[in-house]
Amino acid sequence: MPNVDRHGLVKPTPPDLMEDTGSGLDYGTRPDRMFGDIVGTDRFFVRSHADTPVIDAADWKLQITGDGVRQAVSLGYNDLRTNFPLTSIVRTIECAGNRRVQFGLEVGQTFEGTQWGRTAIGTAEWTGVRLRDLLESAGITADASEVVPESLDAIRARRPLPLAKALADDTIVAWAMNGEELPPDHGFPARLVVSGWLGAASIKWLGRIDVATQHVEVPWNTIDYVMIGPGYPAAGDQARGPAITEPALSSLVELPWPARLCPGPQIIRGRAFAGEARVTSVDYRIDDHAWQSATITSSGEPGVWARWQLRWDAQPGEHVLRVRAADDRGRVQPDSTPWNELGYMHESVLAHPISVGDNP
Ligand SMILES: Nc1nc2c(c(=O)[nH]1)N[C@H]1C(S)=C(S)[C@@H](COP(=O)(O)O)O[C@H]1N2
Ligand SMILES: [Mo]
Repeated sequence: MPNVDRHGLVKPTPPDLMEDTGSGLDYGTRPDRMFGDIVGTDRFFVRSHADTPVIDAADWKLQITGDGVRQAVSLGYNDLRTNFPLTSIVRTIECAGNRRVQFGLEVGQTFEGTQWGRTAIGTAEWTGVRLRDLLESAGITADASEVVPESLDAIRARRPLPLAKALADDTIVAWAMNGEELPPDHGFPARLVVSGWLGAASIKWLGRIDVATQHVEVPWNTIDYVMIGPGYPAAGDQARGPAITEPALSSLVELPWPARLCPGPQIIRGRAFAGEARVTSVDYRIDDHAWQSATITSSGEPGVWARWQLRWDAQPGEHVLRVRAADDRGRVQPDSTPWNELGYMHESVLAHPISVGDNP
């Protein structure tokens, strides 16, 4: 059993790197403190529903069980690291509740749940093994249909995945992040990384992976991480609405909110993320001028945010910058987002306030 002897998070969360949401466990990455394509582990956002469990890898086991496997398998930390082919992928993780504060401002209410600004998103290089290889070692039966990862933290987090998503090339069980052993707050000894899906699917502190032959209902696909509201029909017996799979199409400006800049020509940068799709263009508008194209400066492969930049000759005064991403499915960020009870999936174009003056 994991030895839980700490409270809250293990890593420091200094305010110059991270935004405190006030929940005691959830800290966002400040957009003006993201520099490379990947976000440093010291500032990568943390979303945890319970204290970080401090797990001793020597006692840890990952069980692969369920009526959808031919024979249950139990893997130790070393087995995981030495018995399967290695894979390393750069992937973005975004919480479905990202920008809940902006959503609340848009619809004139305060949503329940973690008060995220724009900060519940990050990209890292994740290293580990394909979930598919682990499942195949247990033998997947012909009638297997869902894969249910389960955690060792106090909330026993679970989020079922359809078999096809579990078997995808870029669904991995990761033990390293940005070239180092997975930190405790991000799921040590091992976590799932489900590419292009909501963060909640990427279960941290894995203890068991159950392969089921039936649809599985758990709190995270019936009560939480579901879309509740008009236009979102309940799906399944217990579900209050359809379970979220991909996060919303969104874009982010790498500036504080509100921002203060010096006058003159300069480059403004940002990111855009389209879940399992590819970001194809990013447009921007300053004040009430015409929309223009920003330059995408990274490949923006599916599951990874694209980086963009624009040049602006900033004049003194108060300004508003709007940024609108589009993807290869023809989706474009809208001006408003339909309400849902838990304030998930905010996708609206944001009006970013920028004050330009000599003493920013
Ligand atoms: N076991 C467990 N896994 C979890 C969570 C959790 O609370 N417990 N939070 C989920 C949610 S909602 C998100 S957005 C991501 C955040 O991953 P991070 O903390 O590494 O950024 O982890 C997911 N995995
Ligand atoms: Mo999340």
